[in-house]
Amino acid sequence: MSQQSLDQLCINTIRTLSIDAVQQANSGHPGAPMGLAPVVYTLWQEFLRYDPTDPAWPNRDRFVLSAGHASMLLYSMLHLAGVRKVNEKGEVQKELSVSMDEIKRFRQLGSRTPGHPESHLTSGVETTTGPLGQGIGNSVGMAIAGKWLAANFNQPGYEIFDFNVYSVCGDGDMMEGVGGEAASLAGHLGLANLCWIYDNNRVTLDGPASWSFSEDVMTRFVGYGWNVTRVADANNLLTLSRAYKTFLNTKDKPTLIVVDSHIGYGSPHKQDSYEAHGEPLGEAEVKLAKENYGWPVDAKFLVPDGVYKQFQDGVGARGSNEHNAWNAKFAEYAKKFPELATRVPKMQKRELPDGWDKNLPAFPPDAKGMATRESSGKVLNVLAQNIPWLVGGSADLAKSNKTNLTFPDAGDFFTNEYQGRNIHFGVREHAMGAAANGMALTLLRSFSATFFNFSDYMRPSMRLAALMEAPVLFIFTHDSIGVGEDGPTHQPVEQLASFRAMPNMMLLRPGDANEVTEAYKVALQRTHGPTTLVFSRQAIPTFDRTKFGPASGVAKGAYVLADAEGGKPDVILIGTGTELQHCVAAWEKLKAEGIKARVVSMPSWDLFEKQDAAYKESVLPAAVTARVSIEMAATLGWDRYVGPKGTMIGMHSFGASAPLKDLLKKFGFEPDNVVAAAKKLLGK
Ligand SMILES: Cc1ncc(C[n+]2csc(CCOP(=O)(O)OP(=O)(O)O)c2C)c(N)n1
Ligand SMILES: [Mg+2]
Repeated sequence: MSQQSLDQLCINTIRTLSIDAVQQANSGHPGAPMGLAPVVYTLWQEFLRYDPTDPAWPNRDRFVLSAGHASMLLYSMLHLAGVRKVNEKGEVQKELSVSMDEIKRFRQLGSRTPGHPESHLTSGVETTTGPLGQGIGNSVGMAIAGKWLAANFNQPGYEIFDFNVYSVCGDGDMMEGVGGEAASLAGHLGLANLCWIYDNNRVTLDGPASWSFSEDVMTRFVGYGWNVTRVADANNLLTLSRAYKTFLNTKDKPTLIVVDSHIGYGSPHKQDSYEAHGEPLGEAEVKLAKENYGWPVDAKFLVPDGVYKQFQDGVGARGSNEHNAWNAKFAEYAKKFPELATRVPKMQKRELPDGWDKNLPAFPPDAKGMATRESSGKVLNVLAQNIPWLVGGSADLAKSNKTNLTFPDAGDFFTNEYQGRNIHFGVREHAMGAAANGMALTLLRSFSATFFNFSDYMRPSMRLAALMEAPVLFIFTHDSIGVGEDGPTHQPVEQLASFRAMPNMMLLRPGDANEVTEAYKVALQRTHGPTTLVFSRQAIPTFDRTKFGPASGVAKGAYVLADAEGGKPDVILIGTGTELQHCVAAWEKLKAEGIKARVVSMPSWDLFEKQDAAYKESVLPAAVTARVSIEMAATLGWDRYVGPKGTMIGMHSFGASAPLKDLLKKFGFEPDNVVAAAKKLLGK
């Protein structure tokens, strides 16, 4: 068979596998895989530096399917290229990541081929995509990581990191705001290792894209500072190759390849239509499509002879050669630069360097104390010195968030100066979240920062971080109505409850400086999920730990900070963050009146829920039903801890613009209010 017809055979195999899997599942999108098969085939076969026998090779090119609804395209590629499964320990298995059986189980319970690609489930899936715009956002983080790794690891003659990041996206990705933010950031940073392939098929789910989308995308990207090129026919492999070469030859900016394509339908007469799609073709149309491809119309899940071999000879052989050459180079590198070399496997396993927690500050008791954003900044700076690959930044609020890394040599991550640790994301919270995810998937420990209220602008990315088990640190400051004069537009109320409701998101709101240190320790040791750290703008006391329970209790989510004599309280006061001080002050007043109270500091519901029943009972004894919670946020959920007889002091509005002391008074965040609630519960 000629090379050309072999290529065509492979492309049609990708198409028909996708068609058959969608048909069998009776749900999913066959059209995009059909249209994009030649685009992705050419990329993988000729350009993608990828070794299917080791999908975890650190210097592999990254391929991100941002159009996650086209998941069968990716599963077909992983299957045909023979990509292996990697187990939880990072060891490559003999087993395929996506076997034919998995393709047949597309979208079924427990399969490795869910409706949209999930990176924690399927080896070779670089990131979890589906919510449009996120994948391209992640790809910017991966490209940032690539540039950072190159700048920090490469040595003359040793290009240890020089991978490229490719992302396939569609009209939806181009319409989503996060995509625009991410493109703007990538263009600004001149990320020449980044290539987006835009499937310009001029159709979305409801109908022609022209119903809702008519801007000049190419001009927009030129404006962002991208290199833009176009392929007029998605089926022309030569011009596709040429476009990829243009990307590889562009050394100063990211590249957008606009590929004019036709979404796949069954019958040929529909190929120029922009009909609604996004459903299985149906048996009749499946046959028409197969006929059109010159395929045996009744064959299902057919991989014709020669197809696997073609992939092995293409992406497989090239990837294996490149990987072997890299291994040899890396072995030499390890001899010359052992300290740097030992970092790589550690980073890959999400381990921390020895001594990662040395020199962490222990804050002395201080009645005036400091804002938790302040102690956060101090702790973060120590951690970043101990962990050389802790990299991140803020969305233009670093000075307020106190997340600037200020130690000598911390440096900035600027265009063409990619060595620094401080990334300036600009006012782009959503792209920051998506990029932080991409960085965390690409060897780094990443952090982001903004005001807590603007977590709303990042929530989709945070949700995906939790789903895909990416250990990102989401740092937030200005965590309540405590922001004062900025008013309700800046005062988060429902955000705490919402992140507590998010599976696998670990949220901590520490109640003094030493709890901040402990919260960071928890966050850094987390390898399979993100952590949301919530800090105050305003100062709070640093408790005297010789008098009160140790801050190490943070690791258990909730602990007894101050107790009634003999450990038998009549009432429990539960606080988090800046309200913990009110519990302590109330406890002292109650004590003076002979009322036996206990203060429970509860920085993390998520951690507390992981404790055993005996520990929970030791902190919140079932027998003590008089309980008061206080938190400057929505009370939703606190009834779980105060019980049916307890009292919740919280926020029931969006706050107000006023000096802090007036707000505290108006909304009742004062010790006397806690005292009154406790006494009322006790009938005193
Ligand atoms: C954030 C988000 N909104 C909506 C959807 C639902 N959705 C899935 S595919 C699709 C159409 C997107 O059009 P396009 O990117 O052009 O893909 P094509 O239909 O051409 O494959 C939509 C709206 C989604 N996946 N993510
Ligand atoms: Mg489209």
